[in-house]
Amino acid sequence: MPAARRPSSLAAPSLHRRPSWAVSEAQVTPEDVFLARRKILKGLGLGAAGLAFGTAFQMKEARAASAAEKTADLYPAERNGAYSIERDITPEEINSSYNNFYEFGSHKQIADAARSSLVTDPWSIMIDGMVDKPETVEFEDLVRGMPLEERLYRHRCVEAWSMTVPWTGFPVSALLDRVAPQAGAKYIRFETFHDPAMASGQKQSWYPWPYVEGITIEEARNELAFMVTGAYGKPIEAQFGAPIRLALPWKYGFKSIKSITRISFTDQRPVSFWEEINAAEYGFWANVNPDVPHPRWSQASERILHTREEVPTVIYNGYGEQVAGLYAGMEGEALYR
Ligand SMILES: Nc1nc2c(c(=O)[nH]1)N[C@H]1C(S)=C(S)[C@@H](COP(=O)(O)O)O[C@H]1N2
Ligand SMILES: [Mo]
Repeated sequence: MPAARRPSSLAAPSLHRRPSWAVSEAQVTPEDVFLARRKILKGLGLGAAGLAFGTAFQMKEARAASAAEKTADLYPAERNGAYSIERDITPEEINSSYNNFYEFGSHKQIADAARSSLVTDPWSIMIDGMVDKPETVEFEDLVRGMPLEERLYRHRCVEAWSMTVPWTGFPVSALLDRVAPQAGAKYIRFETFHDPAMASGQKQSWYPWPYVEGITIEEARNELAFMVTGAYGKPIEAQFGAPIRLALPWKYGFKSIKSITRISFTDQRPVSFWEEINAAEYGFWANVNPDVPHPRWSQASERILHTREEVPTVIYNGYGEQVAGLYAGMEGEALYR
């Protein structure tokens, strides 16, 4: 691998962005900058106090209407011990202030913008295409009809950082049971809202909005595929993709689409947001594999977000036992980007 090429963003070089060879970015990752800033705040005695200040500040800020908060009585949901992790959970205050959510900007500090702008009440989800029971359902009605549980999942971003999160939600398979996909349905296409007036990042018209992702029906039926409605024992906050997102822990993080408004069943393989931007770098399958480098950086190891430890990346992000069988006989496909 070329030495010291550290990914700073998954955006393609053709986009109107700071060049990826900028010295500061080649040597310092966005996580380094982010954590250093936190350290300075702590040094100034603004650690805990800084958080209190942050809270007070946010209270003055307009908080956008949230449908998720109306379901607060459902949390915390019981933890399903079958999904545990050997690493520490990423502290909530770190995780909730370091996010990828391009609808609110192509950098990591989008939490305040998301909290103040992302209106999720009302929020309806259209479920259409090749299903026996299509519906347009209010978020609250959907979540109250589903079996909620908490799971500890690893999350591996394609940019080579990782975190561990207590997500709350329900298996995608429970959604399939509800809407009854037809025999001809081969894929599920998920779509995020498109509202440039609400999400300023969507004014960047060179991106192919709305954000789209897709999986196969077999992947959707895998026990790990999870619809997320909560995190850290409470309704999901805006920056994590309120009110409902996916978690596919064996795939690179960009597959785990946020703030879903439409779920379509189809016999056509969906073209995802990142695939549309750069198909050579971001494919349909995007399964984690340390032996298949991204064209611009190695995937052999990852930086744990909150400790800065560099640890080896594991095939299927450590979930091979559950998912390897999905890909038997598919060696000819580009399964790992
Ligand atoms: N709609 C939408 N979903 C998205 C993204 C995005 O920009 N927009 N970013 C993806 C990427 S690259 C990652 S790593 C995760 C980040 O999730 P987190 O902010 O909860 O850590 O969300 C994914 N889902
Ligand atoms: Mo990511």
